[in-house]
Amino acid sequence: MRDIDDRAGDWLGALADLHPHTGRAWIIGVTGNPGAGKSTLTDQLIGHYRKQGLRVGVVAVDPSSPFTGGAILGDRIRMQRHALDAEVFIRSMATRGQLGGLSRSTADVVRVLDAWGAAVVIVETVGVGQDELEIARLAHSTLVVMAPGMGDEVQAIKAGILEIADLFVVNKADREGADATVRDLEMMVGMSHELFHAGSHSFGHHGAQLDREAERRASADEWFIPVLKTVAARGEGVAALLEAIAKHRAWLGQTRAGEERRASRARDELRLVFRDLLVEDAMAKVGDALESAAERVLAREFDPYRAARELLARYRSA
Ligand SMILES: Nc1nc2c(ncn2[C@@H]2O[C@H](COP(=O)(O)OP(=O)(O)OP(=O)(O)O)[C@@H](O)[C@H]2O)c(=O)[nH]1
Ligand SMILES: [Mg+2]
Repeated sequence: MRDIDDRAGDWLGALADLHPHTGRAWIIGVTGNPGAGKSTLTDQLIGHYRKQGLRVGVVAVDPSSPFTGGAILGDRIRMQRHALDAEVFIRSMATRGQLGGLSRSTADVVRVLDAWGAAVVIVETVGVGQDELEIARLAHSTLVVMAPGMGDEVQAIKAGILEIADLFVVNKADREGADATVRDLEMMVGMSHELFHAGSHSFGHHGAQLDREAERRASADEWFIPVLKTVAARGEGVAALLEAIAKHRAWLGQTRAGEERRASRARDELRLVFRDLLVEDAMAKVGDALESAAERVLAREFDPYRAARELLARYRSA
């Protein structure tokens, strides 16, 4: 793990060696606004999976506080009752801007936990920002956690979270407004469901028979995003959430949409790794030229586009 973490030694080789031992873990993304209760919920999920005798890995990604580590500490405390369990491995990630993106390092850690034999790997991310969306796309089942009365639904739409949600969780259901949040989300889910079917009706002009067939296939292939209520702090609703996750997993295993999901995960992951290797390679080859080009941009001799193109030319001829 250390080598892979530090990108030291033959870390790429180490990751490649792990590959045959990966692919068994179910990766659950837990994303949502700060304070929605993601860590508390994750702690509950760990507890339930441990009761089933499963080995669990957790990656808590918190790029927002690289210096204080405050929230990470919170995450640790929230999951502390599992800290001494040898079948649970909790890992925090708190660095952004390192060479090689956060999404990539997270993907690497997930692989290591998968190879370690975790049956479930839970990845907690705050649902804002490009890195987080990228990380969420690496999960098999993504839970978007919201707390009532915080306008989280509106935020979620803005942040593009809707597209990555496989399940909605309205946590803190002990608070006022939980039912209203559930209704809002259900309405949103219902609307996108109708849009989906409106899309499938474009087959219509081929005749009613084909139309019905398309509809049957579509509904078998479509995942209707459930909206679940939990009180993570008291463990309420967590068993139902586990069931819903299991259903999503079964659905992915049985449908063409599931196949597509697996294909796009593979593509996304490869793209991440390739992009990172390219950047590393380019940075190494360009070397100090980046700094001097930056100075010329600063002096307004060059615009950044021209400077970047020259760096690219230098890289290509290196
Ligand atoms: N009332 C109530 N409070 C809860 C519930 N679940 C969590 N909390 C509390 O909400 C606060 C935030 O919970 P966390 O689990 O740390 O939330 P988080 O989403 O992981 O937060 P960040 O990692 O900082 O983004 C804590 O004080 C929890 O005790 C719940 O179901 N009801
Ligand atoms: Mg947390």
